[in-house]
Amino acid sequence: MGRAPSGGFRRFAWTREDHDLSEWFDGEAAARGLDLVTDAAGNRWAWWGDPDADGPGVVTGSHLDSVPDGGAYDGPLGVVSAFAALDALRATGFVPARPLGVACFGDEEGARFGVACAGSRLLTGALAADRAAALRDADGTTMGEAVARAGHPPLRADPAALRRVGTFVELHVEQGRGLVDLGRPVAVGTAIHPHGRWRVDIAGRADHAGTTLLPDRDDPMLVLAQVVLTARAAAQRHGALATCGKVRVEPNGVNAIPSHVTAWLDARGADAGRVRAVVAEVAALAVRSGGAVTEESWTDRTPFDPALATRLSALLDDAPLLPTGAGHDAGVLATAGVPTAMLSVRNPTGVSHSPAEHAPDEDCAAGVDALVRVLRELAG
Ligand code: HGY
Ligand code: MN
Ligand code: MN
Repeated sequence: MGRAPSGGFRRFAWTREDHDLSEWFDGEAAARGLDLVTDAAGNRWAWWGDPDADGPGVVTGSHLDSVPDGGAYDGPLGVVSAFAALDALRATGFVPARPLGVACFGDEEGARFGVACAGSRLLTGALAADRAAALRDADGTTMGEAVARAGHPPLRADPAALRRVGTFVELHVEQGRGLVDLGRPVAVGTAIHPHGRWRVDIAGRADHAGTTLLPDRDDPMLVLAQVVLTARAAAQRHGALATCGKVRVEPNGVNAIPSHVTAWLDARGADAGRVRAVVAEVAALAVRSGGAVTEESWTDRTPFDPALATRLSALLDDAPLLPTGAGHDAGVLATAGVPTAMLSVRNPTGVSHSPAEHAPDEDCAAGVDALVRVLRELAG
């Protein structure tokens, strides 16, 4: 679903593709006799057992939305593995001592409205409902309008849904190549590195590309070029990561000097201070040139429950304990105080957010086996 001409996937929140994926999820849950709940933030939960009566429960899952031209595994591997793990547990006659849930979080990538983990952040209250509703996509449609068109009530936090989660475990394809160098198929997550998104607005003066003399130009593309190069140089110097993967040029005409350029900076790294230093250098340059920088989201270093991580690593034959630079709904739940763990499945090239993203079937199967053992340990 949502296959793009690139061979990758384009599954944005509150679109037709998203609707089709939700129907798929609901069908898989119904086929297993699981109780389906959609929470007030638009996330979907499929329960084996009643978390309100016997909860809180043990939940596993991930997301189904994607970045533009994303890969097949980022998100879906965690949801599919969750269903497969429940099937494997049932096949052995396992009956959970605590309710077991499969979660599908909405709008994890923030590809359409710009805020990552929007579904889980709305759920926990980390993203205010009114701010979310007012977020606009490239066409100017607000999230509130898109949600209404999809037939869902206005999104808001859902403390009751959050209380049903006693422990959350997210299985996710590895985004980076730590495991291939360690020769292991599965790792246990220790933390998510600090990361954020900043919008850089650069005004120029629209004019004719073929007649305006160079000294008379106010061309924002020149500042954009400096922003991109400064971000990379500062990241190099500070031992961080940074890129501008999304740019909007107005009016975006070949023969028109732009009136305005907007760039989005994604900066991350193991040390929050270093990430902030990179952003500060980019912001100083942009502001010096008359531009403006707005922080759109920031996630500080998010440790997963260390006792739980150690326990799961031991359970999984001393699976490696690795941090990640990728943001996840698991990080949002951990920040909300839910005991949370992550399992990552080997990605031989480490490539992600690309049609080339891949995990070999045998490693995906190893991920399901690990998840079965974890769920048996936590819900048995
Ligand atoms: O951007 C991320 O780190 C995640 O894939 N949402
Ligand atoms: Mn992703
Ligand atoms: Mn993901």
